[in-house]
Amino acid sequence: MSAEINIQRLHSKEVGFKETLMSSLSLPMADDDAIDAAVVKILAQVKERGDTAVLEFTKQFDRLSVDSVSQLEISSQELEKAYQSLPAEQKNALDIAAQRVRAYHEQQKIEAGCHSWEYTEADGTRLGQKVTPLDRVGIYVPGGKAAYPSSVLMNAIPAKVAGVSEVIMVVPTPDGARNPLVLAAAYLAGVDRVFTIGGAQAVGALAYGTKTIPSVDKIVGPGNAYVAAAKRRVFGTVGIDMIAGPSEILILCDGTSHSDWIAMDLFSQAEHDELAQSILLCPDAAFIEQVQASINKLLPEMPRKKVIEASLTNRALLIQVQDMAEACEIANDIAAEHLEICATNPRQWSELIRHAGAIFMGNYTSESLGDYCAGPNHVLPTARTARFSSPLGVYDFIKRSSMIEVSEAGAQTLGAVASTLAHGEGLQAHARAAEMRLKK
Ligand code: HSO
Ligand code: ZN
Repeated sequence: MSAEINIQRLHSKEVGFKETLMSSLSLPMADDDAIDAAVVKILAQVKERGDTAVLEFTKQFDRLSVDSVSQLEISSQELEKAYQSLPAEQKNALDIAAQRVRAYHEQQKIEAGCHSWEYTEADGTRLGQKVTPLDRVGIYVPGGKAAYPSSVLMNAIPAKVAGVSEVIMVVPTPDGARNPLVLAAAYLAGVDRVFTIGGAQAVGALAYGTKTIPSVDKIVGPGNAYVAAAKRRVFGTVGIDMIAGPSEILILCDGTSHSDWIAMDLFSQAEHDELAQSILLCPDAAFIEQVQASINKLLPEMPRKKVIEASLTNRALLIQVQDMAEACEIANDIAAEHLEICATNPRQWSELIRHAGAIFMGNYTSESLGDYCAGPNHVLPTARTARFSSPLGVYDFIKRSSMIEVSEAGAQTLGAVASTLAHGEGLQAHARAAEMRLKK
């Protein structure tokens, strides 16, 4: 008999259920004043002393000692070599993933308002919106245990599909250890330049630019607390994507799935980190017991069982609900990053879902397929931000300019309106600029 893994159970009928649920979703605010203070200093140094500061911090934090920042750049030949040297199976898998992620984002570019448009009014006035890609984007890729080649694809491919001319990737390589899969993914995704720097100093270099590292217009990609604090600080000088919290999965199951599959899907999120959150909502009490039994049975086999167990006991919830309709209501309150609907008729339930980063429908759609190769982006809103934000996409790498071309006839009607409103605001120059164009 395997040992019982202790996971918090809730029932939606209990008094105070909503409050208990909501408090289990939020993490206590990390006390990061010390981190923020350190980051402010690093950013100021990089802004002031550029390459020299970057070299010093890279020596201090990554134990990498070189004479110039250009020695920290990985050439495009080296990137290609990393790709060509991969074992055939890995190369093939990465190829397929990249191709599918690209195809999805090409489609998104067509469908999701990423093109310029214009219309003409009866008097000849033309109005519209011009869409342009960002010129230069920086992608932060974490080093160490969370160095995910899949995330390189997910961040760089939509930028390239949007038409960004230059994608600059930074990735720390403590002690000089380079991850060949990360470099291969950078090659496949079409990343233009790669620097082996990380931390707040890399964010500062991308935001302000140094002699060697060009300044970018937006910085995307996940990172540790220092990187997150640095991204917050440079926001305004550059754009940023989002500040991602620990990963989450919410599974709605009608009891028709395999309990082992559900257990493994909960594990797949839990193995990311001790603070990741896995939640099951199910109306079938017997099935919840089966899932608990599957968890107890499967956990000892998992190489990352320590992380999984910590995450499950810290943050997981097995929740019994009255029915699937109630499960959907609760799912909207949770607004999870990943929502799996493991049910015989997933579409019936997905129609009731308003808030989720990504919705995985049906018993065959494990979140892990989406993490790697289904096509949609795996950079998703966490910590209930799916109530107001969206997956990373092509639209994050474009911007829009309003286009206005008023005809002579249009200036007569608009001129009178603008003049009246301008006088009302006490802005005479505005009024006269409009009036001067009126025919006497
Ligand atoms: N589930 C993670 C993405 C990821 N999974 C990368 C595996 N590698 C956050 O959406
Ligand atoms: Zn994952």
